[in-house]
Amino acid sequence: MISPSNFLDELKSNGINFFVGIPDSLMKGLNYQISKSCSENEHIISSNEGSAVANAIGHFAATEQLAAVYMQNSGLGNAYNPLISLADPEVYGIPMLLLIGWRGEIDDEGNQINDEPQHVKQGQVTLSTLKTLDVPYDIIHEKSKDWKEKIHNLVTLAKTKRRPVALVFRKNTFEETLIKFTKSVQRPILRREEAIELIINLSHPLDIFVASTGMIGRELYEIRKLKNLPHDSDFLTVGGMGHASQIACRIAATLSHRRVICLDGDGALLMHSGGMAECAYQSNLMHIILNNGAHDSVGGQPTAAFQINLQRIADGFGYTKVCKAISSNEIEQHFQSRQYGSIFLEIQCKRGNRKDLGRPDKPPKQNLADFIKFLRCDNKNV
Ligand SMILES: Cc1ncc(C[n+]2csc(CCOP(=O)(O)OP(=O)(O)O)c2C)c(N)n1
Repeated sequence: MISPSNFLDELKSNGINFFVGIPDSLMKGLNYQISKSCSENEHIISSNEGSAVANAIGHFAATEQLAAVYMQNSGLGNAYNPLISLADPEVYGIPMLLLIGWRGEIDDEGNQINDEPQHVKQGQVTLSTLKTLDVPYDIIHEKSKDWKEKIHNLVTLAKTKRRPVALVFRKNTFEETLIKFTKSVQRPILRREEAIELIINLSHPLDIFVASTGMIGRELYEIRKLKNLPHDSDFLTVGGMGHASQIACRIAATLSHRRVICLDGDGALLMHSGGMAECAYQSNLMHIILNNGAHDSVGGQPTAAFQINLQRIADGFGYTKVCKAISSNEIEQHFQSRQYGSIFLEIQCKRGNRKDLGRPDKPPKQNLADFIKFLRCDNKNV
Protein backbone atom coordinates (compact mmCIF):
# COMPACT_ATOMS: atom_id res chain seq x y z
CA MET A 1 0.00 0.00 0.00
CA ILE A 2 1.07 3.56 -0.62
CA SER A 3 1.46 5.97 2.26
CA PRO A 4 -0.91 8.93 1.68
CA SER A 5 1.67 11.24 3.13
CA ASN A 6 4.36 10.08 0.65
CA PHE A 7 1.84 10.33 -2.16
CA LEU A 8 0.94 13.89 -1.24
CA ASP A 9 4.62 14.84 -0.97
CA GLU A 10 5.15 13.44 -4.46
CA LEU A 11 2.28 15.48 -5.89
CA LYS A 12 3.73 18.59 -4.27
CA SER A 13 7.20 17.88 -5.60
CA ASN A 14 5.59 17.76 -9.06
CA GLY A 15 4.33 21.30 -8.53
CA ILE A 16 0.76 20.51 -7.46
CA ASN A 17 -0.25 22.69 -4.54
CA PHE A 18 -4.01 22.95 -4.90
CA PHE A 19 -6.42 20.09 -4.23
CA VAL A 20 -10.15 20.03 -4.81
CA GLY A 21 -12.75 17.30 -5.06
CA ILE A 22 -15.50 15.19 -3.59
CA PRO A 23 -14.35 12.48 -1.20
CA ASP A 24 -14.40 8.80 -1.94
CA SER A 25 -14.11 5.83 0.40
CA LEU A 26 -11.28 4.33 -1.70
CA MET A 27 -9.25 7.46 -1.04
CA LYS A 28 -10.11 8.00 2.63
CA GLY A 29 -6.46 7.95 3.68
CA LEU A 30 -5.44 10.42 0.98
CA ASN A 31 -8.45 12.68 1.64
CA TYR A 32 -7.52 12.80 5.29
CA GLN A 33 -3.86 13.53 4.57
CA ILE A 34 -4.80 16.39 2.23
CA SER A 35 -7.25 17.82 4.79
CA LYS A 36 -4.66 17.54 7.55
CA SER A 37 -1.70 19.06 5.76
CA CYS A 38 -3.19 21.67 3.45
CA SER A 39 -4.42 25.13 4.38
CA GLU A 40 -7.87 26.42 3.48
CA ASN A 41 -6.38 28.10 0.42
CA GLU A 42 -4.78 24.89 -0.75
CA HIS A 43 -7.70 22.50 -0.34
CA ILE A 44 -11.43 22.77 -1.05
CA ILE A 45 -14.04 20.04 -0.66
CA SER A 46 -16.26 21.04 -3.53
CA SER A 47 -20.02 20.63 -3.93
CA ASN A 48 -19.82 18.33 -6.96
CA GLU A 49 -17.18 16.95 -9.30
CA GLY A 50 -18.02 19.40 -12.09
CA SER A 51 -17.45 22.29 -9.70
CA ALA A 52 -14.18 20.68 -8.67
CA VAL A 53 -13.01 20.67 -12.31
CA ALA A 54 -14.17 24.30 -12.61
CA ASN A 55 -12.08 25.17 -9.54
CA ALA A 56 -9.06 23.58 -11.23
CA ILE A 57 -9.74 25.73 -14.32
CA GLY A 58 -9.94 28.87 -12.18
CA HIS A 59 -6.79 27.86 -10.32
CA PHE A 60 -4.88 27.47 -13.57
CA ALA A 61 -6.12 30.80 -14.90
CA ALA A 62 -5.10 32.52 -11.66
CA THR A 63 -1.73 30.81 -11.07
CA GLU A 64 -0.75 28.90 -14.23
CA GLN A 65 -0.32 25.90 -11.92
CA LEU A 66 -1.99 22.48 -12.06
CA ALA A 67 -4.57 21.42 -9.52
CA ALA A 68 -5.31 17.84 -8.46
CA VAL A 69 -9.03 17.00 -8.66
CA TYR A 70 -10.09 13.95 -6.65
CA MET A 71 -13.33 12.01 -7.07
CA GLN A 72 -14.99 8.60 -7.06
CA ASN A 73 -15.51 7.28 -10.60
CA SER A 74 -19.26 7.88 -10.15
CA GLY A 75 -18.43 11.59 -10.20
CA LEU A 76 -17.06 11.40 -13.74
CA GLY A 77 -20.54 12.10 -15.07
CA ASN A 78 -20.66 15.39 -13.16
CA ALA A 79 -17.14 16.24 -14.33
CA TYR A 80 -17.73 15.27 -17.97
CA ASN A 81 -19.18 18.56 -19.15
CA PRO A 82 -16.57 21.06 -17.87
CA LEU A 83 -13.82 18.61 -18.84
CA ILE A 84 -14.93 18.28 -22.43
CA SER A 85 -16.37 21.72 -23.06
CA LEU A 86 -13.83 23.85 -21.20
CA ALA A 87 -10.65 22.06 -20.11
CA ASP A 88 -10.24 20.04 -23.31
CA PRO A 89 -7.29 20.91 -25.60
CA GLU A 90 -9.83 21.83 -28.32
CA VAL A 91 -11.16 24.61 -26.08
CA TYR A 92 -8.94 26.19 -23.37
CA GLY A 93 -6.46 23.37 -22.87
CA ILE A 94 -6.29 23.35 -19.08
CA PRO A 95 -3.80 20.97 -17.45
CA MET A 96 -4.99 19.21 -14.29
CA LEU A 97 -4.49 15.84 -12.63
CA LEU A 98 -7.67 13.88 -11.92
CA LEU A 99 -7.37 11.37 -9.06
CA ILE A 100 -10.14 8.80 -9.51
CA GLY A 101 -11.19 6.01 -7.14
CA TRP A 102 -12.25 3.01 -9.24
CA ARG A 103 -15.31 1.42 -7.66
CA GLY A 104 -16.37 -1.73 -9.50
CA GLU A 105 -12.85 -2.09 -10.86
CA ILE A 106 -11.87 -4.63 -13.50
CA ASP A 107 -8.77 -6.63 -12.60
CA ASP A 108 -5.84 -7.39 -14.92
CA GLU A 109 -7.53 -10.65 -16.02
CA GLY A 110 -10.61 -8.72 -17.10
CA ASN A 111 -12.79 -9.81 -14.14
CA GLN A 112 -14.86 -7.32 -12.23
CA ILE A 113 -14.46 -7.30 -8.45
CA ASN A 114 -17.64 -7.70 -6.45
CA ASP A 115 -19.22 -4.32 -5.69
CA GLU A 116 -22.64 -2.75 -5.16
CA PRO A 117 -25.06 -2.69 -8.15
CA GLN A 118 -24.64 1.07 -8.64
CA HIS A 119 -20.91 0.58 -9.23
CA VAL A 120 -21.14 -2.27 -11.74
CA LYS A 121 -21.63 -0.39 -15.02
CA GLN A 122 -19.69 2.61 -13.73
CA GLY A 123 -16.71 0.33 -13.04
CA GLN A 124 -16.97 -1.22 -16.50
CA VAL A 125 -17.02 2.10 -18.34
CA THR A 126 -14.53 4.10 -16.26
CA LEU A 127 -11.51 3.58 -18.50
CA SER A 128 -13.51 3.77 -21.72
CA THR A 129 -15.06 7.04 -20.49
CA LEU A 130 -11.58 8.48 -20.00
CA LYS A 131 -10.69 7.28 -23.50
CA THR A 132 -13.85 8.90 -24.91
CA LEU A 133 -13.00 12.11 -23.09
CA ASP A 134 -9.49 11.82 -24.56
CA VAL A 135 -7.98 12.06 -21.08
CA PRO A 136 -4.70 10.10 -20.89
CA TYR A 137 -4.62 7.96 -17.74
CA ASP A 138 -2.63 5.45 -15.78
CA ILE A 139 -3.66 3.02 -13.05
CA ILE A 140 -2.04 2.39 -9.69
CA HIS A 141 -2.71 -0.19 -7.00
CA GLU A 142 -1.36 -1.29 -3.64
CA LYS A 143 1.65 -3.11 -5.15
CA SER A 144 2.60 -0.43 -7.70
CA LYS A 145 6.34 0.20 -7.46
CA ASP A 146 6.39 2.81 -10.19
CA TRP A 147 3.69 5.18 -8.89
CA LYS A 148 6.10 8.11 -8.56
CA GLU A 149 7.15 7.71 -12.17
CA LYS A 150 3.49 7.52 -13.23
CA ILE A 151 2.69 10.77 -11.44
CA HIS A 152 5.70 12.45 -12.98
CA ASN A 153 4.92 11.26 -16.52
CA LEU A 154 1.26 12.27 -16.31
CA VAL A 155 2.02 15.69 -14.86
CA THR A 156 4.66 16.30 -17.54
CA LEU A 157 2.15 15.30 -20.21
CA ALA A 158 -0.52 17.57 -18.72
CA LYS A 159 1.87 20.51 -18.68
CA THR A 160 3.45 20.05 -22.09
CA LYS A 161 0.25 19.16 -23.94
CA ARG A 162 -1.99 21.47 -21.84
CA ARG A 163 -4.65 18.87 -21.08
CA PRO A 164 -6.36 17.04 -18.21
CA VAL A 165 -4.80 13.67 -17.31
CA ALA A 166 -5.95 11.05 -14.80
CA LEU A 167 -4.60 8.60 -12.26
CA VAL A 168 -7.04 5.80 -11.47
CA PHE A 169 -6.78 3.98 -8.10
CA ARG A 170 -7.70 0.41 -7.42
CA LYS A 171 -9.13 -0.67 -4.05
CA ASN A 172 -6.62 -0.68 -1.15
CA THR A 173 -4.10 1.51 -2.96
CA PHE A 174 -3.68 3.74 0.09
CA GLU A 175 -2.92 2.92 3.68
CA GLU A 176 -5.85 3.86 5.89
CA THR A 177 -4.70 6.32 8.49
CA LEU A 178 -6.63 6.82 11.68
CA ILE A 179 -9.20 9.28 10.45
CA LYS A 180 -10.25 12.07 12.73
CA PHE A 181 -11.76 15.05 11.02
CA THR A 182 -12.04 18.10 13.24
CA LYS A 183 -15.33 18.18 15.05
CA SER A 184 -17.50 21.14 14.22
CA VAL A 185 -18.78 23.62 16.77
CA GLN A 186 -22.25 22.10 16.39
CA ARG A 187 -23.06 19.47 19.01
CA PRO A 188 -25.86 17.36 17.56
CA ILE A 189 -27.68 15.01 19.92
CA LEU A 190 -29.33 12.49 17.61
CA ARG A 191 -27.74 9.73 15.60
CA ARG A 192 -28.92 9.66 11.96
CA GLU A 193 -30.31 6.19 12.45
CA GLU A 194 -32.36 7.32 15.49
CA ALA A 195 -33.80 10.19 13.47
CA ILE A 196 -34.74 7.85 10.59
CA GLU A 197 -36.36 5.38 12.96
CA LEU A 198 -38.43 8.13 14.54
CA ILE A 199 -39.53 9.38 11.11
CA ILE A 200 -40.63 5.85 10.19
CA ASN A 201 -42.60 5.62 13.46
CA LEU A 202 -44.29 8.96 12.85
CA SER A 203 -45.12 8.33 9.21
CA HIS A 204 -48.41 7.09 7.76
CA PRO A 205 -48.47 3.60 6.20
CA LEU A 206 -49.20 5.14 2.78
CA ASP A 207 -46.32 7.64 2.93
CA ILE A 208 -43.79 7.24 0.14
CA PHE A 209 -40.08 7.44 1.00
CA VAL A 210 -37.18 8.39 -1.25
CA ALA A 211 -33.78 8.04 0.41
CA SER A 212 -30.48 9.57 -0.63
CA THR A 213 -27.21 7.83 -1.56
CA GLY A 214 -25.02 6.14 1.03
CA MET A 215 -25.83 5.31 4.65
CA ILE A 216 -29.23 7.04 4.66
CA GLY A 217 -30.76 4.46 2.31
CA ARG A 218 -28.93 1.61 3.99
CA GLU A 219 -30.18 2.66 7.42
CA LEU A 220 -33.74 3.07 6.17
CA TYR A 221 -33.55 -0.43 4.71
CA GLU A 222 -32.00 -1.90 7.85
CA ILE A 223 -34.49 -0.32 10.25
CA ARG A 224 -37.44 -1.63 8.24
CA LYS A 225 -35.83 -5.06 8.22
CA LEU A 226 -35.26 -5.05 11.98
CA LYS A 227 -38.87 -3.98 12.52
CA ASN A 228 -40.14 -6.66 10.14
CA LEU A 229 -41.62 -3.97 7.91
CA PRO A 230 -41.74 -4.27 4.13
CA HIS A 231 -39.39 -2.16 2.01
CA ASP A 232 -41.91 -1.44 -0.71
CA SER A 233 -42.59 2.16 0.35
CA ASP A 234 -38.94 3.12 -0.20
CA PHE A 235 -37.07 4.18 -3.29
CA LEU A 236 -33.34 3.93 -2.56
CA THR A 237 -31.29 6.39 -4.60
CA VAL A 238 -28.28 4.05 -4.44
CA GLY A 239 -26.37 6.01 -7.10
CA GLY A 240 -26.96 9.41 -8.68
CA MET A 241 -25.97 11.28 -5.53
CA GLY A 242 -27.87 14.55 -5.19
CA HIS A 243 -30.85 13.47 -7.27
CA ALA A 244 -33.11 11.92 -4.60
CA SER A 245 -35.08 15.14 -4.14
CA GLN A 246 -35.94 15.33 -7.85
CA ILE A 247 -37.13 11.73 -7.89
CA ALA A 248 -39.26 12.51 -4.84
CA CYS A 249 -40.48 15.73 -6.39
CA ARG A 250 -41.81 14.10 -9.55
CA ILE A 251 -43.53 11.32 -7.62
CA ALA A 252 -45.11 13.94 -5.35
CA ALA A 253 -46.28 16.01 -8.31
CA THR A 254 -47.85 12.94 -9.94
CA LEU A 255 -49.39 11.34 -6.85
CA SER A 256 -50.64 14.51 -5.25
CA HIS A 257 -52.95 12.66 -2.83
CA ARG A 258 -50.04 10.89 -1.13
CA ARG A 259 -47.30 12.36 1.07
CA VAL A 260 -43.74 11.91 -0.18
CA ILE A 261 -40.89 12.03 2.33
CA CYS A 262 -37.43 12.61 0.90
CA LEU A 263 -34.59 11.68 3.26
CA ASP A 264 -31.68 13.68 1.92
CA GLY A 265 -28.06 14.16 3.02
CA ASP A 266 -26.36 17.53 3.39
CA GLY A 267 -23.61 16.53 0.93
CA ALA A 268 -26.23 15.36 -1.54
CA LEU A 269 -28.30 18.51 -1.10
CA LEU A 270 -25.28 20.72 -1.75
CA MET A 271 -24.30 18.62 -4.77
CA HIS A 272 -27.42 19.53 -6.76
CA SER A 273 -29.27 22.10 -4.68
CA GLY A 274 -30.94 23.74 -7.68
CA GLY A 275 -33.59 21.03 -7.44
CA MET A 276 -34.97 22.75 -4.34
CA ALA A 277 -36.74 25.19 -6.67
CA GLU A 278 -39.00 22.35 -7.87
CA CYS A 279 -39.38 20.75 -4.45
CA ALA A 280 -40.60 24.01 -2.96
CA TYR A 281 -43.64 24.09 -5.23
CA GLN A 282 -45.03 20.70 -4.30
CA SER A 283 -48.14 20.36 -2.19
CA ASN A 284 -47.28 17.05 -0.53
CA LEU A 285 -43.52 16.84 -0.11
CA MET A 286 -41.45 16.67 3.08
CA HIS A 287 -37.84 17.32 2.22
CA ILE A 288 -35.85 16.19 5.24
CA ILE A 289 -32.13 16.92 5.40
CA LEU A 290 -30.21 14.68 7.75
CA ASN A 291 -27.47 17.20 8.30
CA ASN A 292 -24.34 15.81 9.94
CA GLY A 293 -22.05 18.39 8.32
CA ALA A 294 -20.18 15.58 6.59
CA HIS A 295 -19.86 13.14 3.73
CA ASP A 296 -20.33 10.51 6.37
CA SER A 297 -20.83 7.54 4.08
CA VAL A 298 -17.36 7.82 2.56
CA GLY A 299 -15.31 8.69 5.64
CA GLY A 300 -16.75 11.73 7.41
CA GLN A 301 -15.02 14.45 5.40
CA PRO A 302 -16.69 17.78 6.22
CA THR A 303 -19.27 19.52 4.04
CA ALA A 304 -20.04 23.21 4.35
CA ALA A 305 -23.54 22.45 5.64
CA PHE A 306 -22.93 23.35 9.30
CA GLN A 307 -21.67 26.77 8.22
CA ILE A 308 -24.64 27.44 5.97
CA ASN A 309 -28.06 28.64 7.01
CA LEU A 310 -29.96 25.96 5.09
CA GLN A 311 -33.28 27.21 6.38
CA ARG A 312 -32.82 30.68 4.95
CA ILE A 313 -31.90 29.12 1.63
CA ALA A 314 -34.99 26.89 1.72
CA ASP A 315 -37.08 29.89 2.64
CA GLY A 316 -35.68 31.76 -0.34
CA PHE A 317 -36.62 28.86 -2.61
CA GLY A 318 -40.19 29.23 -1.36
CA TYR A 319 -40.94 26.07 0.68
CA THR A 320 -44.29 26.39 2.45
CA LYS A 321 -42.79 25.60 5.84
CA VAL A 322 -39.15 25.63 6.89
CA CYS A 323 -38.07 24.16 10.21
CA LYS A 324 -35.20 22.63 12.10
CA ALA A 325 -34.98 19.88 14.71
CA ILE A 326 -32.15 18.74 16.92
CA SER A 327 -34.13 16.46 19.25
CA SER A 328 -36.75 13.73 18.98
CA ASN A 329 -39.34 16.08 20.50
CA GLU A 330 -38.75 18.67 17.84
CA ILE A 331 -39.01 16.09 15.07
CA GLU A 332 -42.34 14.94 16.54
CA GLN A 333 -43.67 18.51 16.67
CA HIS A 334 -42.92 19.08 13.00
CA PHE A 335 -44.58 15.82 12.05
CA GLN A 336 -47.78 16.50 13.92
CA SER A 337 -48.73 19.34 11.66
CA ARG A 338 -49.72 17.40 8.55
CA GLN A 339 -50.06 20.58 6.64
CA TYR A 340 -50.51 21.10 2.93
CA GLY A 341 -47.49 22.23 0.98
CA SER A 342 -43.77 21.63 0.88
CA ILE A 343 -41.95 21.19 4.16
CA PHE A 344 -38.22 21.59 4.51
CA LEU A 345 -37.01 20.04 7.75
CA GLU A 346 -33.34 20.17 8.68
CA ILE A 347 -32.43 17.62 11.33
CA GLN A 348 -28.99 18.11 12.75
CA CYS A 349 -27.47 14.77 13.62
CA LYS A 350 -24.19 13.19 14.62
CA ARG A 351 -21.66 11.66 12.28
CA GLY A 352 -21.10 7.93 12.32
CA ASN A 353 -23.04 4.72 11.86
CA ARG A 354 -23.13 1.40 13.59
CA LYS A 355 -20.46 -0.99 12.52
CA ASP A 356 -22.73 -3.91 11.61
CA LEU A 357 -24.93 -1.91 9.21
CA GLY A 358 -26.09 -4.18 6.41
CA ARG A 359 -26.74 -3.50 2.75
CA PRO A 360 -29.99 -4.01 0.84
CA ASP A 361 -30.26 -7.71 0.09
CA LYS A 362 -32.84 -7.29 -2.67
CA PRO A 363 -31.62 -6.30 -6.16
CA PRO A 364 -32.61 -2.76 -7.27
CA LYS A 365 -35.04 -4.04 -9.94
CA GLN A 366 -36.94 -6.05 -7.33
CA ASN A 367 -37.07 -3.01 -5.04
CA LEU A 368 -38.42 -0.92 -7.89
CA ALA A 369 -41.08 -3.46 -8.83
CA ASP A 370 -42.29 -3.57 -5.20
CA PHE A 371 -42.16 0.21 -4.96
CA ILE A 372 -44.27 0.67 -8.09
CA LYS A 373 -46.88 -1.71 -6.66
CA PHE A 374 -46.88 0.30 -3.44
CA LEU A 375 -47.49 3.52 -5.37
CA ARG A 376 -50.49 1.89 -7.05
CA CYS A 377 -51.87 0.27 -3.89
CA ASP A 378 -54.60 2.84 -3.21
CA ASN A 379 -55.92 2.65 -6.80
CA LYS A 380 -56.05 6.41 -7.10
CA ASN A 381 -52.94 6.69 -9.17
CA VAL A 382 -52.79 8.11 -12.63
C1 LIG B 1 -21.60 11.75 -8.02
C2 LIG B 1 -21.09 11.05 -6.81
N1 LIG B 1 -20.00 11.53 -6.17
C3 LIG B 1 -19.54 10.90 -5.06
C4 LIG B 1 -20.14 9.77 -4.60
C5 LIG B 1 -19.59 9.02 -3.39
N2 LIG B 1 -20.46 9.21 -2.23
C6 LIG B 1 -21.42 8.33 -1.86
S1 LIG B 1 -22.24 8.76 -0.50
C7 LIG B 1 -21.33 10.17 -0.35
C8 LIG B 1 -21.51 11.11 0.82
C9 LIG B 1 -22.91 11.58 0.99
O1 LIG B 1 -22.90 12.58 1.97
P1 LIG B 1 -24.28 13.12 2.56
O2 LIG B 1 -25.26 13.34 1.47
O3 LIG B 1 -23.97 14.28 3.44
O4 LIG B 1 -24.84 11.90 3.41
P2 LIG B 1 -24.14 11.14 4.65
O5 LIG B 1 -23.20 10.17 4.06
O6 LIG B 1 -23.45 12.17 5.50
O7 LIG B 1 -25.27 10.49 5.37
C10 LIG B 1 -20.39 10.29 -1.38
C11 LIG B 1 -19.44 11.42 -1.55
C12 LIG B 1 -21.26 9.29 -5.31
N3 LIG B 1 -21.93 8.20 -4.93
N4 LIG B 1 -21.70 9.94 -6.39
